[in-house]
Amino acid sequence: MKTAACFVYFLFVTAMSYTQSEPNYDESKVPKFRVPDPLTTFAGEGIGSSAEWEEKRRPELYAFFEGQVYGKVPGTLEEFSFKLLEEDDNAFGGKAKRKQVAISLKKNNRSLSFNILLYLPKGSTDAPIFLGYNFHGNHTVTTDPKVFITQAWNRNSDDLGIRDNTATEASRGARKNRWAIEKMLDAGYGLATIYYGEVDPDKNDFSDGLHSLFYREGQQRPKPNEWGSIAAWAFGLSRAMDYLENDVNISKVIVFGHSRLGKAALWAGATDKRFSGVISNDSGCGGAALSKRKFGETVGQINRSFPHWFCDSFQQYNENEKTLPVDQHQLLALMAPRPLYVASALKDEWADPRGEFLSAHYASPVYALYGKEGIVAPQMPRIDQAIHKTLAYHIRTGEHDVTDYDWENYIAWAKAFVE
Ligand code: GTR
Repeated sequence: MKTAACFVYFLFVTAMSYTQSEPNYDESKVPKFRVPDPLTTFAGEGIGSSAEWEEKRRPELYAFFEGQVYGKVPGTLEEFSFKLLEEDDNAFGGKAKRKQVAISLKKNNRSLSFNILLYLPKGSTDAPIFLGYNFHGNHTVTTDPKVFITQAWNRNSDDLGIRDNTATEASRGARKNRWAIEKMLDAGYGLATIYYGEVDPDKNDFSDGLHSLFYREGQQRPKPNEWGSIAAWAFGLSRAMDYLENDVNISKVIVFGHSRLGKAALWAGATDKRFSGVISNDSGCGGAALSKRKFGETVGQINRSFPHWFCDSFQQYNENEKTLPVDQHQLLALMAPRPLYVASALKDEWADPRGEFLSAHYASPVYALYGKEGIVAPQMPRIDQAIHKTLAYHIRTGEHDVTDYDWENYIAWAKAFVE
């Protein structure tokens, strides 16, 4: 190698080892940063009322997250339809009505279809519903033998017996521990769930999934400020909402998601005010956690590992969080005044539990504008001591997961706060 080339290579390797350094898990190494004020506009104007928030501040924050973080949806659908595939009035040992419905979307002569699995408490005509994506197929959330096995591309998993990117009977019920369906039904709540891979396969490939319906002639991937996968998943949740509004008599829909699907639930809550409540379970970086703390997963790290999740414009903040004019507490504030629950797990350091908590705390002044209570004290609550307010928070014992403890809290909070 010539000397100059050697030098450039050396610089490159040094830069790479710097940018891809080990994640920080040491609180004393969290950089000092200014938390962008949700109640001061980009032009420096103070916001003193919910009317000013809605008129001036919410729209500019929304526009930033839309154009620079998750990406814009480029247009509208031409056709939306749904078809009942199967139903049973005596599911779950007689506790529930089950429905499986195919939702079809069409644009530019291309179409996409995904299935929604619905359990409604038997006899109830307008039950509130939790709506959330699952990671490996509707058949994984329950052992119910009637639930269809997804045909869509699936991430291989030894634990779940998924090989060749195809789900089989082996994974039926494999994730039922994450979905306390019986507890929901007993409390008078329904569940609607969708396999997220049917809306957009979770891989860095924009040839398939929802994006491809919206391409103009010759286009092969979204433009830099157009939607990544999280925004596509959020869009799918809104289409599920369209279906629910049209077909079942619902009083309210609470959108829920874990981890990457918690990021999608938050963006869905921000983009679609029809959701009566929003739950972020361990959503971490690009979800509830503050980016500027750079604790656990960072913006650069997430954009390199999952280049398809956010819009390409978001990459300018890789290793450059300090120049971000917003942070994730302002995404949380976009839900106000609707009830929002942010939950963390003690051993989920990658998702930065403290960053998720502080985000809820810093979003709370926006809730206060509406006379709603959030996380007022800046100290984290004790482990397993949930704070139930309109903006709620808990940190529970254990790992990155969804547990019965989480669901018991979501149900109790929904009963008290989701009107
Ligand atoms: C991780 C990713 C996180 C989180 C998680 C998940 O690999 O770094 O941001 O989304 O996946 O979705 O399980």
